[in-house]
Amino acid sequence: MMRLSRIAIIGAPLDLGAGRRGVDMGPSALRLAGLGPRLAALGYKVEDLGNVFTEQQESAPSGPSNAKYLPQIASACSVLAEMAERAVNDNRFPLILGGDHSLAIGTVAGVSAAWRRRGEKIGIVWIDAHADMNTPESSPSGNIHGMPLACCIGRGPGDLANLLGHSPKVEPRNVVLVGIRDVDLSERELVRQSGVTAFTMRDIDERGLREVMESAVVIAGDGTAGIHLSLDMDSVDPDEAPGVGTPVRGGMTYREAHLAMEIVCDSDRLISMELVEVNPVLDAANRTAMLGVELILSAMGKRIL
Ligand SMILES: [Mn+2]
Repeated sequence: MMRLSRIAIIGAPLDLGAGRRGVDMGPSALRLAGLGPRLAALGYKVEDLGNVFTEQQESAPSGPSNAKYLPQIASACSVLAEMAERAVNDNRFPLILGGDHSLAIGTVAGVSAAWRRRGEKIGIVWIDAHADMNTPESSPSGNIHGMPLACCIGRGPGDLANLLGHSPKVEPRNVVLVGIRDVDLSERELVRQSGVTAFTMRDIDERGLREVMESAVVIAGDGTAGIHLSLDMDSVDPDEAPGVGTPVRGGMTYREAHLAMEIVCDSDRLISMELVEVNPVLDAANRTAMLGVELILSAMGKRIL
């Protein structure tokens, strides 16, 4: 496919889906790390569309305890979905900055809707320490950032799963999880029964990142218009990425994370991307956002030589 020359950056400073505050500052931290100019230096025309509006936890009722802030998250995701859909329709590459991972429900709704209108479906590569496959019934916390992948394959709260009126957004056979290492007991069965492909950290240890990612792009790309990349910064080891919402030991190394992006880029199938869960409050001098920008650049074509 032809690589798009225009990028639409959309910030989603959402933290209503997360257990603790701070990821609402993620979009600012990524911009501060030079994202726009550095993408422009790669040759892209970059348009920053600003942020979608999100409520603050202090001023919004938390709502259902098994799906906290559901109405506010659905409302922010529906605005994001329309912006992402418009970007695809205008031949812009949608690049979404988070924010907690629940915003992916909006991105995937919008991108899949745009391709659906052209008679095509999309695949997803979801790189994460967690599986994000909980439902309100299974979730121990009720935090929606543990549910977005379930919503993308048509499970979870209808207000989210049916955003923009179609469900599922993606067929499970075109969804690949990479890097998981912390899955709730009740969630494991959901992952196994879902039909998505899951490559755990053990798979990366045993088979190597290259083999895992090459399989991932084949599976997500099979019969689809292309691949949406959802990168949760907690997939990277906390030694490299300490500023994330939910750190878990034993993640991808610095080089593995770059190689994962480079392999996605080389596939020439990338159609949209989001980078989520950067938490500047827990970070050290913005290094997680700076790494995030580096990883975006690798995914978008920056090369060593
Ligand atoms: Mn996640």
